[in-house]
Amino acid sequence: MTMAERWKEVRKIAGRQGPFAVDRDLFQIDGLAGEARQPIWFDCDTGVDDAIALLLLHQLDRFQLAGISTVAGNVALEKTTRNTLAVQALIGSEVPVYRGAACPLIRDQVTAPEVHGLNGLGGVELPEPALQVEALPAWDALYQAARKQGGELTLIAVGPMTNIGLALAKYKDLPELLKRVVIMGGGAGGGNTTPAAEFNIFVDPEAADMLFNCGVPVTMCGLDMTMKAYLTAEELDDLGRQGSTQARFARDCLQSALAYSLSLGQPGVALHDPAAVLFAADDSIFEAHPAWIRVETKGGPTYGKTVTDLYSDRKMEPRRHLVVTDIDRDRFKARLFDLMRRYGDGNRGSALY
Ligand SMILES: [Ca+2]
Repeated sequence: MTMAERWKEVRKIAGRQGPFAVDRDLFQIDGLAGEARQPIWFDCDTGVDDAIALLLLHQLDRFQLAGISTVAGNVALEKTTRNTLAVQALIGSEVPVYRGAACPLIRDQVTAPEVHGLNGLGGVELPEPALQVEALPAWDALYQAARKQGGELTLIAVGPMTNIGLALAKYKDLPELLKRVVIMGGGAGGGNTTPAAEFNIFVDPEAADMLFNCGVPVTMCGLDMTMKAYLTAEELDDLGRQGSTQARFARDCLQSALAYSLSLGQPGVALHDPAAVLFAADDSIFEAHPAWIRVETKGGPTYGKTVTDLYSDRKMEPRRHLVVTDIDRDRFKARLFDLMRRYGDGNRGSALY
């Protein structure tokens, strides 16, 4: 079954109730079973969970990563770009990295050092990367990649949507060139930056609303699902014991976010961005529902909220988006550990960290 066929199937079964069954784990299957590699664009604000998402992307054989763009978010643009390059160096990846927007479309910049540390990597210091950022701005590079892929490009966006908003403003035909968009952001329920708003949407609500309103189907991997995609302190230690440089880095950079999450009474550290990447790779361990989605941009207590009709009358039009509501955490954890194990057992670890 192709990804497109499986995608349709998810939409068909989206109204199901009760627990969902997975009869096989695609990550256990060697190779791609004849499927072409999906071209992917990754937009991020690295960021501790963005960093883990980059580690997973590198190991997902079903993806062909066309480019990575950076945006201001968890920390300032200079740091998100530097962190992205440093993590790419840690992986040994040479996928080009493009610098994006340094601030939201019309709002003042908001960052999240309480979660990601002052440097954005939880205080972990990676060496200065030899990799250089590309000269082309992110929005132009994204558009060129979308044209080159002829309608097959999947955009995964796990930071504020500013780069996407700028690309949509500049290139009218971009929506028809994107196959689909998977974002980490928002939530049909509550928020994390405010009671109503999730961080990525709160930072640039106008840009997010442009995306939801541009005509492209958007899958919203929001807090409804990603708060269930967590690792406990013990599980994070287990991950580090895999021994590779990359696994130890993952364990260490998540420690400050873990401490913050535990202080709020949560069971572990939510891996928001990795969950969105794994959804894009294989949605069989997730539950998703069609919905109408827009963003509240006018101010007041609900500023930055992603408003959906998922829990109301389901009568808004168009209902082209998907809200991901659930994840099988055990299988999520198994896939995460399996992908991370591909970095080896430490004997081949890089001297970079
Ligand atoms: Ca992020």
